[in-house]
Amino acid sequence: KRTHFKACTGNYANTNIRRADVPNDKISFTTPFSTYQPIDFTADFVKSGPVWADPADPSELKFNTIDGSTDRTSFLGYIIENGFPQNPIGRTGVIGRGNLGKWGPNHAADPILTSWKRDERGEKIYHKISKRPILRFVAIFRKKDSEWAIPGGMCDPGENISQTLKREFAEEALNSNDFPERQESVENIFKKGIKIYQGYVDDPRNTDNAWMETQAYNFHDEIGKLDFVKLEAGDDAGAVKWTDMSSDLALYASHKDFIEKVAKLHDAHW
Ligand code: RP5
Ligand code: MG
Ligand code: MG
Repeated sequence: KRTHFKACTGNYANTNIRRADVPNDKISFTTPFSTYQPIDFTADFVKSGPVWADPADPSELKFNTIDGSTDRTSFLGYIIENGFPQNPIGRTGVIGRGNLGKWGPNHAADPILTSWKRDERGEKIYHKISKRPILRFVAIFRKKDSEWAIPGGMCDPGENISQTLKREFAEEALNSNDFPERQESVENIFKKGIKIYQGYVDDPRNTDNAWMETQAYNFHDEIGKLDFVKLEAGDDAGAVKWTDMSSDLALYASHKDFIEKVAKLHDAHW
């Protein structure tokens, strides 16, 4: 059965707020846990009511459906408990929205751009031990979390998934906020994507009432034309680089799982 780890251990994402203890066998809400005392936390920048955030009181919201321009459907489905949406994976030690804007699912998209690692003559490079070719993907450094990650981001209201995938990649890995014309350099590669994953993300910002869900797509460049695209970190990314795929990687949230799926899909080294 699927569960979570980063979403229920340690401090809440980039804060000193200690999550209430959630033992492994008490993660599921179907398991009674009478002494459970989650911390109530919603960040001030969420409470102050930016455009992307829901109202503090969720009672007027329509859950498990498209609510105006906000997609409140879930890849898992969820129940409303005492007026609040309940994390479908289980307890996190925190109630409220934490750093997340939406009650219930917060939808994101993760674009995984890949190309083979090649030598000066353009030949694929094979891993010495596994004998498999080494696949690379574009990773960004998340300034807020000090962790490497896929250049993904939140779906804007009314946006379709392919728009989010492209926009977030352009903002974080091409710095399209400063150079909008750079979006064109990857337009072709974004035409043919393969869905790698859809569902819950084990994100350190998740709470009992707000959580991340994503759709991850792989955009693979077999012939190496992507290698000439100028990468430049933008928005909340502090750095960007082509990164070799291997099981040694440490990545934000569930991103390592997505990358592993892509490596296996292409029979690459892992
Ligand atoms: C993760 O958070 C998703 O997989 C996606 O990569 C990311 C979206 O949040 P921001 O990058 O906008 O913070 O759960
Ligand atoms: Mg972004
Ligand atoms: Mg992002």
